[in-house]
Amino acid sequence: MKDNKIKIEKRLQNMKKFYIKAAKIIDNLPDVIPEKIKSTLKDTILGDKDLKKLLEGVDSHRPPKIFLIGRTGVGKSSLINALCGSYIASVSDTKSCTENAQSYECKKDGRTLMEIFDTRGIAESESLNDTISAEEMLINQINEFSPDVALLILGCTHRDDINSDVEFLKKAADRYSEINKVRLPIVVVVNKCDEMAPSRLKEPEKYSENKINKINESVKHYKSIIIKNGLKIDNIIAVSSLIEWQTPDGMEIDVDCIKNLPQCDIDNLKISFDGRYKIEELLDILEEAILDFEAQIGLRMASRLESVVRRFAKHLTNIFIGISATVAATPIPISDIYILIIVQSILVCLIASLSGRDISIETAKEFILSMGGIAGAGYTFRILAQQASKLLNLIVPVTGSALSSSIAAIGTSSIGKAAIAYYIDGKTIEEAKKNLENIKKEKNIS
Ligand SMILES: Nc1nc2c(ncn2[C@@H]2O[C@H](COP(=O)(O)OP(=O)(O)OP(=O)(O)O)[C@@H](O)[C@H]2O)c(=O)[nH]1
Ligand SMILES: [Mg+2]
Repeated sequence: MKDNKIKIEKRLQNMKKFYIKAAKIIDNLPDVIPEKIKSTLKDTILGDKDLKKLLEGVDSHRPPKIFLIGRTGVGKSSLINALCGSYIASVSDTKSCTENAQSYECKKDGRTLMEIFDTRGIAESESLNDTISAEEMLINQINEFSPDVALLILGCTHRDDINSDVEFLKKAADRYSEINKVRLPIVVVVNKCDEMAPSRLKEPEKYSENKINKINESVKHYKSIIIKNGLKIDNIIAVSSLIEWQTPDGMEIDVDCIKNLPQCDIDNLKISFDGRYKIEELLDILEEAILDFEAQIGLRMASRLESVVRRFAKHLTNIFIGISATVAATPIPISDIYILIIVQSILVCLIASLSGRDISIETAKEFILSMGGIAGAGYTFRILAQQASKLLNLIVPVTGSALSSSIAAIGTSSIGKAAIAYYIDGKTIEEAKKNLENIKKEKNIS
């Protein structure tokens, strides 16, 4: 795991290094490309705000701060473990192990993955002195913690009375927006959905239709209470955080016995049964809800070690789709398909660098060509369409550039996907090409 993380961070750094070199690469393009175009390319690629932000995030991510509110035993600590895919928050079966409210850092291999403020909600909190109510005290503590997102955790089968927690969260959110001048993102998590009947079905892929319907009903029930109380939430989702653990030597261990293990065993617990349901979807929701970009990347780095590289590559593709659409819409004196190939080659180089490989712009161009490139019928069609649309542009400006840009965007999107398949997922050229053919068919491009 540790090695893996270092490797991934190295790959991200690799991508950054390539980006820094991009200006030089563009300068060194053959002389047939006029300087003016080179500088337009540089401005468009190096000046892209989203791309800059993404690359800055490689260095400046920070652990997301998560405020958890939910009754004892609803699975707050388990949810954190489920999100991170490792045992980092202590889970208790027998007695609750978190106090009134607690803030702690989730660490793995000496790194802080998340900062947590954990509370059992207002109904289970008591004031520690007479001058300040338990509610007021909690609200102050929450604001001091300054969370990136609040998670209200409910039990799928409990049907708890959640009115007091919802009311409390409303007050806490109001105070938060008064102080921070931004809304507190709130996500509601209906946990333990594996326990919904038939509860013997623990493997997410084996959930029956009947079980899923019941889970959805529970979500609907909670949602109606939240709406009735006027609490504004970002999203609500039903999940299961169920993970069973084993020691590094393969011994299955009950959650309430974990605390008796030596620390080195606790640090190296492995998943023996993975009953997690919709945790990936919850991560997507959290990523969307968290407003701070550095915390967003931090969440990705904490939780999606395996998929972080692919997500970066997808994000890069999306950014380059925008860039190629801009390039296609810019009137340029030489065949814009050539410029488009340079833009796409830079994207391919960046994606390859994410896989740990340094490839030249020439190799990237060859990759694009091997995908059916400019010699293929698809590209001939595109060149014609591009030139025709440029012509059209003279007569009906908006329609013309929109057509041209959308063709450029589809081309870049498919090249991005093919590069991810080949460089990151380790597919063969033939398989990557097949994917691309399918996309073309889907989009109706010959
Ligand atoms: N089946 C199932 N059990 C779960 C799930 N989430 C948590 N549990 C179990 O519920 C019990 C309590 O979980 P915790 O994560 O300690 O709950 P908590 O909300 O942190 O509790 P406190 O720290 O006491 O507030 C443990 O036995 C967990 O293994 C789940 O999604 N499915
Ligand atoms: Mg707990």
